[in-house]
Amino acid sequence: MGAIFTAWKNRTPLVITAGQQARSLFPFDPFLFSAQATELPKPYVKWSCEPARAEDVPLAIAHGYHLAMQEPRGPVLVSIPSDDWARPCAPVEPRRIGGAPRCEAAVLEAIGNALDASERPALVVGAGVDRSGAWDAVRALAERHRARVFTAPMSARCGFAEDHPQFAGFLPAMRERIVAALAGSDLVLVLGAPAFTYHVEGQGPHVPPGASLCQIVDDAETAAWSPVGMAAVGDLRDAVQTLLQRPAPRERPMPAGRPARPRAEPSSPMSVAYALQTLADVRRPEHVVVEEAPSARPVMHGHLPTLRSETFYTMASGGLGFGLPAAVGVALARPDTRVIGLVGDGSAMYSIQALWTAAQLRLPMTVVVLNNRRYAALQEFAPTFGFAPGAKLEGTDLSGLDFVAIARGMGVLDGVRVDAAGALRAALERALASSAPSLVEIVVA
Ligand SMILES: Cc1ncc(C[n+]2csc(CCOP(=O)(O)OP(=O)(O)O)c2C)c(N)n1
Repeated sequence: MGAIFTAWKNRTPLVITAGQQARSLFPFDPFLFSAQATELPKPYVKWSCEPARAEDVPLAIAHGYHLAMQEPRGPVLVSIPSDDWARPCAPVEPRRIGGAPRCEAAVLEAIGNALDASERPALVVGAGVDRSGAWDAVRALAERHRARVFTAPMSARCGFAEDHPQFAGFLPAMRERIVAALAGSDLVLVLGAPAFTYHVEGQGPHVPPGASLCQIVDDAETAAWSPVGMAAVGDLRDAVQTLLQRPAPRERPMPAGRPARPRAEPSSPMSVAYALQTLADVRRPEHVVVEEAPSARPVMHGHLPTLRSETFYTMASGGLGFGLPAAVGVALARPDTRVIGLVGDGSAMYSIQALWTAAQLRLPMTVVVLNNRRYAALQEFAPTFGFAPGAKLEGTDLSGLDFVAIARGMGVLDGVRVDAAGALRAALERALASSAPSLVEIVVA
């Protein structure tokens, strides 16, 4: 269920075929029966179906496929009674269904006018940019308008190079802090993201006073719940390209980018910042990072920048257990490059058996476990709920895990535990060059 929720939030086109009991047993509430199989995954599927006749199962799978592939993409579920597989039926015809609808021209025109009229525009870039292949178009739009560019709160993909001089940073998932970060801009153009994803309660306006909000998304639902602003719903890349065709905008001064971040120093125990900085030093920009390391995410923003399209993935849902299996899936899909699964020790344990899959499939991927021996995100979040800083939180310590031993037990034999800062670089270099699945467990502060 957690994976379905994440597929829904990540807009993953996914056809789930769920096993179901034999139809003749349905009246008897049998063992291993799903009494309302189509209700179970709701509301986190676009569609679910248990066909009335066995003969209709193939058509239902095709139906689900074509729905899952349409924007906004997402999972569908077909429940298949076990006796259905033996029944002959007519073949299903391959079909082609057209792509994403375009934004309404008049609304795009109005957004273009607002952008041209703005003196200090800011772009907020979300996962939809990378998903729709709009990375280059968005960079061109930002450069043309001299806009500051922020990454949307909790963005599951990266849509703008984090070393670009106009990159201004990552918006936190909190209303007042978003308003503070965007202060000084008179127009906020959100591309491929909700406006906004919040994590904790907030008050006051959603955008800085005096600023207006425009949004371009592929999803009518997201556009509908936005509290303020004008929204265009449709294909994002097409929309940004349309904006690029307008006459050259006014001259604007170059905005200030992110302040430079100091390099992390080696220490004992090693800091997460030093670990991620070392990874950034040895990985190549085209390597793909699949991340699930909650308290390390903000540190990653400072020390492990994403530089290219389609090289960063995480979950938009917040539900742990995505990271390792997703890294295996991305490694399967991207044999052209190295995939690095970057996971916290706690997160790794939610679906550790993905290591076994990596070993069975002999995927040349590297799993980096940041082992801080605790659920740090929960501990760090506790003061938000009124706990004194450093207060003991039951059930959040995680000592005694040996990830090299666990990996070995799963068949990933190329594993190493690093606790000295001086040994990390060589260990990562070796792992990233390995032709077998490899694991580096980094003991961090
Ligand atoms: C399925 C699920 N269960 C529990 C949580 C709550 N949760 C959020 S962060 C976190 C800790 C993750 O630990 P780890 O991967 O070691 O990363 P750290 O917080 O130490 O950086 C937990 C348990 C969640 N988000 N999803």
